[in-house]
Amino acid sequence: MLVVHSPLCLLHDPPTEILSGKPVPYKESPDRLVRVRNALSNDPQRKYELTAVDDGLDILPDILRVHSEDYVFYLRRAYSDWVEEGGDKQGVLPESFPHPKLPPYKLDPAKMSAIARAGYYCFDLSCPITEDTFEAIMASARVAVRAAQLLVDGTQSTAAPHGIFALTRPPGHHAGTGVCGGYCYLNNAAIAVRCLQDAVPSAAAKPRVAILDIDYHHGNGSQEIFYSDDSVFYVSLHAEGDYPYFTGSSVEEGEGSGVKCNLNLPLPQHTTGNEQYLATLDLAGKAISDYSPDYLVVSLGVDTYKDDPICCFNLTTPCYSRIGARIRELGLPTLFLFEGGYCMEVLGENVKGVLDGFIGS
Ligand code: Q9C
Ligand code: ZN
Repeated sequence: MLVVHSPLCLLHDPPTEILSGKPVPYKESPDRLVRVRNALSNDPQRKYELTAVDDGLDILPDILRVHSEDYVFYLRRAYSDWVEEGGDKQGVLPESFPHPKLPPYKLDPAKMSAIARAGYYCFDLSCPITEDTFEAIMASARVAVRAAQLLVDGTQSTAAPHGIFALTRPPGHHAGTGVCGGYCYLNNAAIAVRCLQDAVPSAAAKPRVAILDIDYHHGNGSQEIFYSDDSVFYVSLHAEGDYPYFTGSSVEEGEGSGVKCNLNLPLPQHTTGNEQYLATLDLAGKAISDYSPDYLVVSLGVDTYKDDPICCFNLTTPCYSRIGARIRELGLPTLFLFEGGYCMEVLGENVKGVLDGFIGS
């Protein structure tokens, strides 16, 4: 299996975040990527072929299929504007957000101070923007774009279902059209979806894509981006009532022509283990088959693991290859993108478990 990665993804390295009111070391660390890369490259059967992405790829047009221009411009300028305004050199951190209960002024982010703008384009405190953040998030999106292109190429040359892993980091599924949050800045999965849909001759019908989001957290950003789009089916298994707290209910089923193209399958915190998870994954698989997509994009988080430091499902390591095998049974060309997972000791093993299960060995 091809694995696409970029060393530039390691550059984003904020020192701290606030968890339950306490400053702690930033959980979404560069070491996560290193752990997964090592687990794959040390595979005794050498099943994984690691390829570094070409830095020359201009992916701005691909990003603008998903994110608003003003948001991407903000991400690019945020750090320098912030430092110029006297903000801490460690990075941009918002302190106030345009809450829905504040008066509905017409807001113009272009006229705001850097610190106000930071709140306008962010929904929580887990996305500091350091000096190197923009370079890393662009590299992560580039990994997603390159992997999508390689999947399309591979699908055209062989008949068998095909899989590619994009080692994206920072992750993406919490990032919306114009907002960052939950360690996510650019929605790598959404950008990849648009690449898959674009890579066909203009005469052909637009490919239909299903996103299977198996990160522990609800992918509010992916849901928002495709909420009224019937060419993309989004299905998520996630913890009910946990972060990001305000999205992910089963009543959120899409709107307009996208009605019934959004499926949330919330699971209970604390009690969800392997068997309940796999039974729910089967429901997701059935819904994906009913939609009959041309491609499958998997938002692959392994923060469902029993000892994950910020999550509370009870999945064990052997469950991950069973998840991968279930995904293979869907028989679709599949693009896996890395999302969450914070238990460093088993992070590589668990991600590799899913991919091993998909390959079938
Ligand atoms: N008490 C991803 O897994 N902080 N993002 C949660 C929980 C933010 C998770 C605090 C978690 C973001 C991609
Ligand atoms: Zn997560």
